[in-house]
Amino acid sequence: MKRHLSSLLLALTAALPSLACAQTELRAWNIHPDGYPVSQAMEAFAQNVERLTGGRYKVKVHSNGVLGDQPKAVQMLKQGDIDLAEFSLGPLAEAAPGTKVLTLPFLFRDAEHMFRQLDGKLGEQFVTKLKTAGYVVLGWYDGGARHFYCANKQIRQAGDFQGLRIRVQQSETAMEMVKLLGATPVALPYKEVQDALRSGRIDCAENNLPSYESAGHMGVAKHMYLSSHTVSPEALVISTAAWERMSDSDRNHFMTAGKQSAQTMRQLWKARVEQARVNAAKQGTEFAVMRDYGPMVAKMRSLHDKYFQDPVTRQELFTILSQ
Ligand code: BDP
Repeated sequence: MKRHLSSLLLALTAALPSLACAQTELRAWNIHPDGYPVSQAMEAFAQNVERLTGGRYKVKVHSNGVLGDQPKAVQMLKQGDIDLAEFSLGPLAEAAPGTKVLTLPFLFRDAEHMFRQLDGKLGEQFVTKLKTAGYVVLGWYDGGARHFYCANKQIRQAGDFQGLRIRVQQSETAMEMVKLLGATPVALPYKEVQDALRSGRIDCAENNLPSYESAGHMGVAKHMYLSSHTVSPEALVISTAAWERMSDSDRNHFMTAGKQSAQTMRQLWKARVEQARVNAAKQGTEFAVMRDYGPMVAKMRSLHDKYFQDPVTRQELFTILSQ
């Protein structure tokens, strides 16, 4: 009996370390390089998750888009091939069409306007739509103000877009916007844009200043039109499947870490935009300021009308525009 007990004890002690270390590792997708505000915020998120869950969860961030480009990652998350990701609403909205309204050009004036909505009641509606589509929002990140830039042409006014080939994200609203400007949209993966600008496959692209700098577009497209045509959010999301496997208290921990990481990101972002602007000017980027929004907004008429005709998006637009 004694021998029996002691061997049972031995077996239990042997099992203890592995029980204590039982850890679920989650794969997180990120397109940006190390040091970029999104990457830093995701790392902070991963650390907080590990701390708050007492090490039961570990988030491994795969940066630089090594797991695939963004439209593919949006699908991978839904299929359970990755668990978490930070997506731009452009490609993400393709999987949750009820959120496309957030990607319309000339909608949000700036980040403050955008987050006032997203952190409030309206934001909850979009969180619900994304959840139904398979994406649980843990935090709204800043997608910045996007501008057009070209390799060999300085755009100065709405009429200058005619005939240009412009890279856009895989996003219906972005493609439509470029068509309405009289140009040809070319939806290419982010990582291919620099080469496409260099080889002349496209004339222009559009993005925010930190991406323009960090993705190397700055070296090949030195004429920027400061259009701020799109100010749209990005989101840190976890798959609904992974979410449903978690206990309520772990969900709370993930939410807390997600919200904190969004605040971190938004802070880091402001400084990074300024730094990118200074660097671009030093490296010879020429900036043309958009003096009058009117002509470009007027060209967006049919796109905006489409969203005003639908009663649901009309209500959302009224809420956004009236604040
Ligand atoms: C960057 C976004 C990134 C997008 C990229 C793009 O942060 O998520 O993949 O633009 O244009 O600003 O594809």
